[in-house]
Amino acid sequence: MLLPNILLTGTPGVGKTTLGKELASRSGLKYINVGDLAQEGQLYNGYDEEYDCPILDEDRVVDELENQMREGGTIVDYHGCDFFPERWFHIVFVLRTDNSELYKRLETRGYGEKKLKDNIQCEIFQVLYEEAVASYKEEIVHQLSSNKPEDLEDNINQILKWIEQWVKDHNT
Ligand code: DAT
Repeated sequence: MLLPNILLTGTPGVGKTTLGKELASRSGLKYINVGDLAQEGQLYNGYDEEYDCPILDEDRVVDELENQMREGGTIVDYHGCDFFPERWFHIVFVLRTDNSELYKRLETRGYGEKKLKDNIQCEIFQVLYEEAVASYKEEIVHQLSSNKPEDLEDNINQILKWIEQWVKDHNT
Protein backbone atom coordinates (compact mmCIF):
# COMPACT_ATOMS: atom_id res chain seq x y z
CA MET A 1 0.00 0.00 0.00
CA LEU A 2 1.23 3.49 -0.85
CA LEU A 3 1.46 5.81 2.16
CA PRO A 4 2.31 9.54 2.28
CA ASN A 5 5.31 11.27 3.83
CA ILE A 6 4.52 14.22 6.07
CA LEU A 7 6.85 17.00 7.21
CA LEU A 8 6.21 18.76 10.52
CA THR A 9 8.28 21.90 10.87
CA GLY A 10 8.34 25.13 12.89
CA THR A 11 10.31 26.94 15.59
CA PRO A 12 11.54 24.79 18.52
CA GLY A 13 8.78 24.50 21.12
CA VAL A 14 5.76 24.83 18.82
CA GLY A 15 4.73 21.21 19.40
CA LYS A 16 6.12 19.19 16.48
CA THR A 17 7.20 16.23 18.61
CA THR A 18 3.95 16.12 20.57
CA LEU A 19 1.90 16.17 17.36
CA GLY A 20 4.21 13.83 15.45
CA LYS A 21 4.24 11.08 18.07
CA GLU A 22 0.50 11.18 18.65
CA LEU A 23 -0.18 11.23 14.92
CA ALA A 24 2.13 8.26 14.38
CA SER A 25 0.45 6.26 17.11
CA ARG A 26 -3.03 6.96 15.70
CA SER A 27 -2.20 6.60 11.99
CA GLY A 28 0.33 3.78 12.03
CA LEU A 29 2.83 5.95 10.13
CA LYS A 30 6.43 5.99 11.34
CA TYR A 31 7.77 9.02 13.25
CA ILE A 32 11.29 10.35 12.84
CA ASN A 33 12.74 13.15 14.92
CA VAL A 34 15.71 14.44 12.91
CA GLY A 35 17.36 15.95 15.99
CA ASP A 36 17.33 12.57 17.75
CA LEU A 37 18.46 10.75 14.59
CA ALA A 38 21.43 13.11 14.27
CA GLN A 39 22.36 12.63 17.89
CA GLU A 40 22.16 8.85 17.73
CA GLY A 41 24.25 8.65 14.55
CA GLN A 42 26.44 11.65 15.44
CA LEU A 43 25.46 13.16 12.07
CA TYR A 44 27.33 16.40 12.70
CA ASN A 45 30.07 18.22 10.85
CA GLY A 46 31.18 20.86 13.28
CA TYR A 47 30.28 22.85 16.34
CA ASP A 48 28.55 26.23 16.46
CA GLU A 49 30.28 28.17 19.24
CA GLU A 50 27.82 31.07 19.11
CA TYR A 51 24.77 28.89 19.60
CA ASP A 52 26.59 26.27 21.63
CA CYS A 53 25.31 23.32 19.61
CA PRO A 54 26.59 20.83 17.06
CA ILE A 55 26.09 21.59 13.35
CA LEU A 56 23.89 19.13 11.49
CA ASP A 57 25.53 17.24 8.64
CA GLU A 58 22.59 17.69 6.27
CA ASP A 59 23.97 15.43 3.52
CA ARG A 60 24.40 12.52 5.90
CA VAL A 61 20.92 13.04 7.33
CA VAL A 62 19.47 12.91 3.81
CA ASP A 63 21.48 9.75 2.99
CA GLU A 64 20.36 8.15 6.22
CA LEU A 65 16.66 8.80 5.50
CA GLU A 66 16.56 8.23 1.73
CA ASN A 67 15.45 4.57 1.70
CA GLN A 68 12.77 5.07 4.30
CA MET A 69 11.40 8.14 2.55
CA ARG A 70 11.30 6.27 -0.72
CA GLU A 71 9.12 3.63 0.95
CA GLY A 72 6.65 6.26 2.22
CA GLY A 73 4.57 6.38 5.36
CA THR A 74 6.92 8.54 7.41
CA ILE A 75 6.35 11.63 9.54
CA VAL A 76 9.51 13.78 9.78
CA ASP A 77 9.94 16.38 12.54
CA TYR A 78 12.59 19.11 12.29
CA HIS A 79 13.02 22.85 12.86
CA GLY A 80 14.37 23.27 9.35
CA CYS A 81 13.25 22.04 5.96
CA ASP A 82 15.30 23.51 3.11
CA PHE A 83 17.81 20.66 2.82
CA PHE A 84 15.38 17.75 2.40
CA PRO A 85 14.68 16.73 -1.21
CA GLU A 86 11.43 18.37 -2.29
CA ARG A 87 10.19 15.07 -3.76
CA TRP A 88 10.14 13.42 -0.32
CA PHE A 89 7.05 15.14 1.05
CA HIS A 90 3.42 14.98 0.02
CA ILE A 91 2.38 17.63 2.55
CA VAL A 92 4.15 20.08 4.86
CA PHE A 93 2.73 21.47 8.10
CA VAL A 94 4.26 24.53 9.75
CA LEU A 95 3.17 24.72 13.38
CA ARG A 96 2.66 28.21 14.79
CA THR A 97 2.48 29.33 18.42
CA ASP A 98 1.72 32.77 19.91
CA ASN A 99 4.78 34.49 21.37
CA SER A 100 3.68 34.56 25.00
CA GLU A 101 2.83 30.84 24.94
CA LEU A 102 6.04 29.92 23.12
CA TYR A 103 8.06 32.01 25.57
CA LYS A 104 6.59 30.06 28.50
CA ARG A 105 7.36 26.70 26.85
CA LEU A 106 10.95 27.61 26.05
CA GLU A 107 11.52 29.10 29.48
CA THR A 108 10.29 25.81 30.99
CA ARG A 109 12.90 24.04 28.86
CA GLY A 110 15.55 26.13 30.58
CA TYR A 111 16.68 28.01 27.46
CA GLY A 112 19.13 30.83 28.18
CA GLU A 113 18.30 34.45 27.34
CA LYS A 114 19.93 34.51 23.91
CA LYS A 115 18.46 31.22 22.76
CA LEU A 116 15.04 32.30 24.03
CA LYS A 117 15.19 35.62 22.21
CA ASP A 118 16.47 34.05 18.98
CA ASN A 119 13.71 31.46 18.93
CA ILE A 120 10.95 33.96 19.69
CA GLN A 121 12.27 36.17 16.86
CA CYS A 122 12.34 33.13 14.59
CA GLU A 123 8.61 32.69 15.29
CA ILE A 124 7.77 36.41 14.97
CA PHE A 125 9.49 36.65 11.58
CA GLN A 126 7.90 33.34 10.54
CA VAL A 127 11.30 32.07 9.44
CA LEU A 128 10.20 28.45 9.15
CA TYR A 129 7.05 29.30 7.21
CA GLU A 130 9.09 31.35 4.73
CA GLU A 131 11.62 28.52 4.45
CA ALA A 132 8.82 26.01 3.81
CA VAL A 133 7.15 28.03 1.04
CA ALA A 134 10.56 28.67 -0.54
CA SER A 135 11.36 24.94 -0.49
CA TYR A 136 8.03 23.28 -1.39
CA LYS A 137 5.07 24.02 -3.63
CA GLU A 138 2.96 26.57 -1.82
CA GLU A 139 -0.19 24.49 -2.19
CA ILE A 140 1.23 21.66 -0.07
CA VAL A 141 2.38 23.96 2.77
CA HIS A 142 -0.15 24.54 5.57
CA GLN A 143 0.10 26.46 8.82
CA LEU A 144 -1.42 24.98 11.97
CA SER A 145 -2.17 26.81 15.24
CA SER A 146 -0.49 25.06 18.13
CA ASN A 147 -1.37 27.06 21.23
CA LYS A 148 -3.64 24.88 23.30
CA PRO A 149 -4.56 21.22 23.81
CA GLU A 150 -7.71 21.61 21.66
CA ASP A 151 -5.48 22.74 18.78
CA LEU A 152 -3.53 19.50 19.09
CA GLU A 153 -6.70 17.45 18.90
CA ASP A 154 -8.01 19.46 15.91
CA ASN A 155 -4.70 19.15 14.09
CA ILE A 156 -4.53 15.39 14.64
CA ASN A 157 -8.08 14.89 13.36
CA GLN A 158 -7.50 17.11 10.34
CA ILE A 159 -4.28 15.30 9.38
CA LEU A 160 -5.81 11.85 9.95
CA LYS A 161 -8.59 12.78 7.52
CA TRP A 162 -6.05 14.02 4.99
CA ILE A 163 -4.05 10.74 5.29
CA GLU A 164 -7.20 8.68 4.80
CA GLN A 165 -8.12 10.60 1.64
CA TRP A 166 -4.55 10.41 0.29
CA VAL A 167 -4.48 6.64 0.83
CA LYS A 168 -7.81 6.25 -1.01
CA ASP A 169 -6.63 8.41 -3.91
CA HIS A 170 -3.35 6.54 -4.34
CA ASN A 171 -4.40 2.94 -3.84
CA THR A 172 -7.26 2.38 -6.25
P1 DAT B 1 8.84 20.87 19.42
O1 DAT B 1 8.95 19.40 19.08
O2 DAT B 1 8.26 21.68 18.32
O3 DAT B 1 10.11 21.45 19.97
P2 DAT B 1 7.26 19.89 21.68
O4 DAT B 1 6.33 18.91 21.02
O5 DAT B 1 8.42 19.34 22.41
O6 DAT B 1 7.74 20.98 20.61
O7 DAT B 1 6.33 20.79 22.62
C1 DAT B 1 6.88 21.79 23.48
C2 DAT B 1 6.02 21.90 24.73
O8 DAT B 1 4.74 22.41 24.40
C3 DAT B 1 5.76 20.57 25.42
O9 DAT B 1 5.82 20.82 26.81
C4 DAT B 1 4.35 20.18 25.04
C5 DAT B 1 3.71 21.52 24.80
N1 DAT B 1 2.68 21.51 23.73
C6 DAT B 1 2.81 21.00 22.49
N2 DAT B 1 1.69 21.20 21.76
C7 DAT B 1 0.82 21.85 22.58
C8 DAT B 1 -0.51 22.34 22.42
N3 DAT B 1 -1.20 22.22 21.27
N4 DAT B 1 -1.09 22.96 23.47
C9 DAT B 1 -0.41 23.10 24.65
N5 DAT B 1 0.84 22.68 24.86
C10 DAT B 1 1.46 22.05 23.84
